[in-house]
Amino acid sequence: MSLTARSDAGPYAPALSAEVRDALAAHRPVVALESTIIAHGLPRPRNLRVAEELEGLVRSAGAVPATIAVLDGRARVGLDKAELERVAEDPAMRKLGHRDLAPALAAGASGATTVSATAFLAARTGLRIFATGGLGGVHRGWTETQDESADLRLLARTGMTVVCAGVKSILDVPATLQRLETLGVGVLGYGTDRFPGFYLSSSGEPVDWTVESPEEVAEVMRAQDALGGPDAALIVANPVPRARQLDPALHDRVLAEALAACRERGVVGQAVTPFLLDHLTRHTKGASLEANLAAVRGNVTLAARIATAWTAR
Ligand code: PSU
Ligand code: MN
Repeated sequence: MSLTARSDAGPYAPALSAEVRDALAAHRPVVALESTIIAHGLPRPRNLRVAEELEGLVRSAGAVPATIAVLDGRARVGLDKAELERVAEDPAMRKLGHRDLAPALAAGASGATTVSATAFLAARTGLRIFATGGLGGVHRGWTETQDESADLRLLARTGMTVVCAGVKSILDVPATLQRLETLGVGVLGYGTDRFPGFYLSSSGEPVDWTVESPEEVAEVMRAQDALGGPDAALIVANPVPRARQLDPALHDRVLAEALAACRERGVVGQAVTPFLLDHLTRHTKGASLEANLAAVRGNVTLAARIATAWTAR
């Protein structure tokens, strides 16, 4: 299946910015960035500054950023300044998972894309490397709510390398790791044999494979391609530096409160993750936000270095 053939196939095809199109054509490094973290994962007005900062970090590391969102019914890969501002500032921006893309395009709607929608659109337009904060996964209390992020199933059949600080620690991390194994999604610890814990440098869970450099990640990607078989994501789990992690005791206490508040207020579905992230930010006096941002910055920079190693073939 050609991943690039659809990019100019009618009004529902993703629109690439000129910069991203040129970079892809010239085999220069490109890094996909999601927009849900901007629109729904970070407080305004800081979110716009962060969005711009993340794009700047990709550029400083020698790659082209491709922030992905849906605007007025058009999927966009690579946003200009005004488009990025809309994503960050427009309170009507919806949260779009992969399954929401078709209805959003048909309705002419606008929304930020989650990991699942971003990875899908990125792969469709020929991108291979994607950076975010923490993946969605299996929520605590799954046996009652069946709340498992669509991120996991989509990544299980999409050939993207995803750089993240593990999965969000608001989740059931061991259950999520188990699901990733069942779904056949590869996990590499970057400079660590422990799975990162999003706000925390370590979740305490082991990972089976450790890599130490962008070149090693690119080599695993080459081996993936040489083996062939069905597409599946490769997760590069990059811990937040220990000096920048959230204090683990504070994390555990405030997270327990956040989960209780979520249950009490009956928050469900797509609202759960933004609710918990916001609760943590407010009740740690912003410390969780700083840890989240430190993680994302590291991931974006590493993704650009991996993209550089990948295109240097
Ligand atoms: N990483 C962050 N902040 C976020 C997210 C990731 O640091 O807000 C977003 C991603 O878009 C991810 C989504 O796909 O949270 C998961 O939402 P849900 O659990 O509803 O699938
Ligand atoms: Mn969910």
